[in-house]
Amino acid sequence: MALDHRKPRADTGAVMDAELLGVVVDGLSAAQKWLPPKLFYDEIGSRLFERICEQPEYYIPAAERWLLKAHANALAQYGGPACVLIEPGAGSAEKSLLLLQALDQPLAYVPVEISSTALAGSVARVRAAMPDLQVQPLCADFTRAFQLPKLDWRPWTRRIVFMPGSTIGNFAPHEARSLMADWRRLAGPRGLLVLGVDLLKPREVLEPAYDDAAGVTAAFNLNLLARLNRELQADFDLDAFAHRAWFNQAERRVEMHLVSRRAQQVRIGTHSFSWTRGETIHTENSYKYTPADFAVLALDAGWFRRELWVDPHGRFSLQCFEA
Ligand code: AVI
Repeated sequence: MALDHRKPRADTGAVMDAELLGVVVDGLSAAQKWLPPKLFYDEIGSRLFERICEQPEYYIPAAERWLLKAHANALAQYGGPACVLIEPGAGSAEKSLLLLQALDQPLAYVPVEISSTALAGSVARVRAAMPDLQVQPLCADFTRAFQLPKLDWRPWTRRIVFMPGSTIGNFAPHEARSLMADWRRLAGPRGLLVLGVDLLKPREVLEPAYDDAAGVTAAFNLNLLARLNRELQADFDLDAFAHRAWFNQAERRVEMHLVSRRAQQVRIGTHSFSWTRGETIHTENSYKYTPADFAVLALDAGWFRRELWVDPHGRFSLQCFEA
């Protein structure tokens, strides 16, 4: 079930709560308890994520900003005149502005975002910076099929699908392949795909990035339980769970979990779930790739890599693909 979970509570009502409850009950009933990472991004979680992006251990935003500034002009050459930029999961659109401002008179910007609040914010930010640009927001879950708005296409119009920030890494490789195949159809025969892809690296760098010294990532992870208390009247004791993040070498991913500090029971509505001491809820995977592995994955989805740019520390990459 796809879940419109990032809508603020005011937009949602009882149906939303029933959907949220369904997803949570499903995840907490599994042998390895889990919750989908999409649930992180309520209003408080979105603010905590912005603070994660300011932590010195979380190298991704700075590396990506550097890469975009260094290579936006080269991307603009690929895009050509009057291209359309489509951004699934647009969030605040900060990175898109770096690219949009380099493009040659882009025809339109299409942010696709499930949260109406985040979408309104990204639209306002882009309109303020580029008042002449046509912005065509789409409030939709980008993991489901969506239709592009009607635009005044020219024969040479190129569609660029842009997903910065390593969001692609939050999907299992087979899901990432299927998303990229969907975008191949969306972008059409002259399409471009521009992705921020985090690279495989030693656990000594990866683990602190997902467990910063200031405890912001811990608060972000625990906010998931606080959210269930707020929205589903659950009775999680937040002190009874601890944030843990580790690199799973075999799966090439950083995993985030909430570890039960003791044996306990938690009620969510009429449901009750129990934990043994040390048992976890798996809340997120963040896959890390070698450049070669990612090129193969993209090729399987119909994309040919044209550019691979790596930041000066060799940690993060910006990759450009052609259909
Ligand atoms: C949004 N996403 C790309 C982040 C990541 O790095 O996987 C989410 C995150 N989780 C903890 N820190 C950041």
